Amino acid sequence: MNQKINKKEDWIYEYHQGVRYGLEGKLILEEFSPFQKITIYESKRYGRALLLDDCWMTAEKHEKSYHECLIHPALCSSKTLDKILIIGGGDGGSARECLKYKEVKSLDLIEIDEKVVELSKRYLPIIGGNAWSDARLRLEIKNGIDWVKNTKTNFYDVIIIDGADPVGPSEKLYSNSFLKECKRILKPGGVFATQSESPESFKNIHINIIKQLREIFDYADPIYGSVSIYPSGLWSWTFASMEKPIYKYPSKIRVKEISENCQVWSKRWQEGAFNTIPVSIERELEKND
Ligand code: SPD
Repeated sequence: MNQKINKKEDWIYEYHQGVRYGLEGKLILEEFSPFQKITIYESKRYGRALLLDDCWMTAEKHEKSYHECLIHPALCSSKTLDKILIIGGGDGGSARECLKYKEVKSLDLIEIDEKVVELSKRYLPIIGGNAWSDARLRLEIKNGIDWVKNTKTNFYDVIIIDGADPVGPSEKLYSNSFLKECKRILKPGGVFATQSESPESFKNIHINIIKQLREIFDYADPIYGSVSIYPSGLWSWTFASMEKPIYKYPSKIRVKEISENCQVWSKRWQEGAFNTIPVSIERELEKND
């Protein structure tokens, strides 16, 4: 991933494998935290945006096409919704979507980089919205790997991994040992969800994430959707569960509770999204290594 930002023009680009993904606008701020470079940018098309290490993470007028797809298949289907865990997600968008469910009693948001939270709250307050002041939210600035390691077995109803690409601070969130620990702390009847990269621009990483999850959990399946600021614009999220692919069966009551306020996700969208797996990816997944 050879990224660099071109500051001469009023454009900012993420560079990936000979292609650049850019937005026109104005640089607001660039800072280095102990973990990464953080950029806040005012784009003409999608409003304020956040980049980490020169990769697009989210943008105000566009973030729903990512956060809704990561959250609702998991939260609409988990047997219970008492305790939710998000690892990463320091912009608050995933937390906001989770807290739309009245059944959620507590939400632990574990973000390694305090600066991401601080700058998101200051420059992108719309993304976290009311989540930041919701009494059910517990924000901890901690390493997610350690958090999961130190959590009791069968503890969370839903686990969401909202990390950046698997390089830098997020790399270990895609490791076998971490995913096994996630399974250990997930309650029976619970759902695990992770962003799982693009089947086009990160094909091998994407396939590996699904394969790993299929080995660790009993079931794992990806959905596909459009996130236009990410490399190739085609993105994926993968859901995993034990005993049956519970994530394919959203509860009617929760669907009703949530759908009205969604821009992308619906029960029908989700059914389609589980069925848009490119056949080349299906073939790769069927291969035995
Ligand atoms: N290529 C970008 C992948 C980033 C996924 N996480 C985005 C964080 C939004 N909450």
